[in-house]
Amino acid sequence: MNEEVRFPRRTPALDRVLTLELARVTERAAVAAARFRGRGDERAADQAAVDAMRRELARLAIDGTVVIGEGERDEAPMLYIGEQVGTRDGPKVDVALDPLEGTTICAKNLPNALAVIAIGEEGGLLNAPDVYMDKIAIGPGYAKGVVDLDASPTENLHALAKAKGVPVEEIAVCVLERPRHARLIEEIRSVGAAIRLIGDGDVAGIIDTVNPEKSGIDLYLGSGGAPEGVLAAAALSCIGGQMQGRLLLNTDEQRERARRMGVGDYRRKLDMREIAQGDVLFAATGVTDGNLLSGVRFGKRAITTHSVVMRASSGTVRWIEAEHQDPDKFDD
Ligand code: VTB
Repeated sequence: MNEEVRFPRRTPALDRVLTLELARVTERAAVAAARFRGRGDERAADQAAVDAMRRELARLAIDGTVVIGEGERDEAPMLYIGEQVGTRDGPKVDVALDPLEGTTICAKNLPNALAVIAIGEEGGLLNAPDVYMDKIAIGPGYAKGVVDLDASPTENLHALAKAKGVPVEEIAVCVLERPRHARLIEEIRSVGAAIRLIGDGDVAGIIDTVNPEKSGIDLYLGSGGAPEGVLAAAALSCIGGQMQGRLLLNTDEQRERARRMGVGDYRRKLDMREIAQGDVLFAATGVTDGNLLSGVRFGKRAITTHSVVMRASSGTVRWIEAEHQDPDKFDD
């Protein structure tokens, strides 16, 4: 099986020191959000994560522009698209962030809520509007193009099973549980593959395809948020695997928004290399427990966080378990 998807590596352009610095940013956001786990208040959880992430980002030695954020300027007071972040004393970078990916998951204390950030070279990350994106993703180890967004789910399932060398019944697909996916779900089941239906959190769902032995997920299919698609593509660009996405712009207003954001031919199928170009750094910290990351633990003497940081130019993936002493002062 050839594997070009992770190699050749991308040219290093972002200081690798930033990789670990990014973990601080997501750790802070995750701890702030985790205090609201299971409290049924999505807004409060999100706001806490946004505040904490913004505070920590201000210390990062970058001259960053938020390209994927909390919303457009008139609707999001903080971490809005176009906001300048960092000390401004560093490289010019694009920043894609979601301080709390899975606000509902956090409010209900269900698996896989994450704090997430990615940085790319200036102009490297797709400036996706907050619309849906049709997505397909698989992990590393497969020849390029074994699955394709334009093939039917049936074709993709058979092709993937063949490439993996297993019967199609052993393929597991992650799909967001949404009425719009009813036909997709029916087709996957009729082919005989298994489905993990998730309520939210498709960034984790897509990253899960990278390690099927651990996650039990081989393939991600369906539409989810375009901003989440950019974050997932950033992760897969570092860790390996394949992903394609296509923006779903159904109204003139959405198309106009995309145009203003510089999206060219929006009907085009985008490869993850186009969604997240050049060197990319990615970090995520678990808010709630999940198969990707453990959630934040509040201990008597320390707060424990579990994060992953990745770097596209080297392909390095680091799993970081951090103990933060003096929990009371953590939010200072
Ligand atoms: C998905 C999901 C996210 O948005 O991307 C979803 O993974 C897409 O929107 O966690 P719908 O809920 O409208 O389907 C999130 O739920 C984040 O808001």
